[in-house]
Amino acid sequence: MNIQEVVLRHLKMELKFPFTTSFGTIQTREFILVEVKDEQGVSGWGESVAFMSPLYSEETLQTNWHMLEDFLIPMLKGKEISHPDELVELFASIRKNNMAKSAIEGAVWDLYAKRQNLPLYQCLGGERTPIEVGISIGIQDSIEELLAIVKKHVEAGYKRIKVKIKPGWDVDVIREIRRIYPEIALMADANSAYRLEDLDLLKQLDEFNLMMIEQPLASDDIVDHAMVQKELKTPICLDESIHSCEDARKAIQLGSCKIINIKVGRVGGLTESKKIHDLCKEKGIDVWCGGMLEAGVGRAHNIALTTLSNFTLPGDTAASSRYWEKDIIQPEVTVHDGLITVPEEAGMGYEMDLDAVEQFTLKKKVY
Ligand code: OSB
Ligand code: MG
Repeated sequence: MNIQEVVLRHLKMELKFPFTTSFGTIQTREFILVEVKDEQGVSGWGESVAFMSPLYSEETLQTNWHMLEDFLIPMLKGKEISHPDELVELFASIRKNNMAKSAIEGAVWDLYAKRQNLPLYQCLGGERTPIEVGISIGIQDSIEELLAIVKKHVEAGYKRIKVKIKPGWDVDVIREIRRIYPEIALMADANSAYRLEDLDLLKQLDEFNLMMIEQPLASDDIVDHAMVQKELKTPICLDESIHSCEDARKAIQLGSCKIINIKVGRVGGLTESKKIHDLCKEKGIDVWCGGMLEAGVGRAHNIALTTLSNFTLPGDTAASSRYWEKDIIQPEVTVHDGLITVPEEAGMGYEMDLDAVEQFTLKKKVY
């Protein structure tokens, strides 16, 4: 493969509902779509998961655009590539900026799979199909509203319910959900809202038989998490703190977590995701695929990744219609009884809806 042209598009899509976490609320989703074209005119697609503000991580749409335009695209264009894994080495001199790297790497993976005439999941070595998915529910104005949303998704068959927590919206909320649903697979995601001093409060969550508590402490911490994990019965899952396979190795060695949420963008791409998956499998650490309120392209990549054998826990990849009136892929991602059928078509397995892409594009630049 030889990438001759790259197209960056800045898209803007309205979520059906405001999504609130301990770090803020997202209602309008703006993101970069990357299209790479090779010497045969075949296109591959990738999506940056960076948000407009640096609240989840330090990256933003604008920093990703800058990294792609000024560094990553010039490094990639015109290079002979025989496998997407080679991009890790190609971009190795650029520190971090994982979401920017992942966006263009994802496009090359899609292109590679199309050129192989194989579904992306098979190129990644995946085998679990269909995949099991859960739902991530944001912080609501009242417990009643939250319970209504939980009810809807339990009835729809989602395989586990995740609720966002923050100080003041935690123990009472979880207790109430458990009172009504004693048996459901339930977990909580704090998005770094607590500190070591909150240990007693975190311990109170132990009585609710949660599958895990996700990222209770600081977004760059693995040391305090190890101390807290020793005190908790509930498994800790790390999200924000893991940016690479090296981070995962250290966290596992320290005992900072028992589960890892792999997000393709956060770790710099599918190749690094696979590496983390393989390490976790060897170490007996369960993994699942996180979500970043993706549009169809990011969603398709998440689905392909989730087919790898150690994705033993349901991920956050819900149906397109949960987020969007209209997605940018065809068909949209659908969920039945908490399962997604993995497409067998070549590449990411979904067609681009170019009219929808056009409709949501604010800015486009060809390189
Ligand atoms: O921490 O997993 C997270 C959304 C935005 C930023 C961070 C997170 C999330 C989610 C939603 O939990 C997952 C999804 O439905 O895409
Ligand atoms: Mg999370």
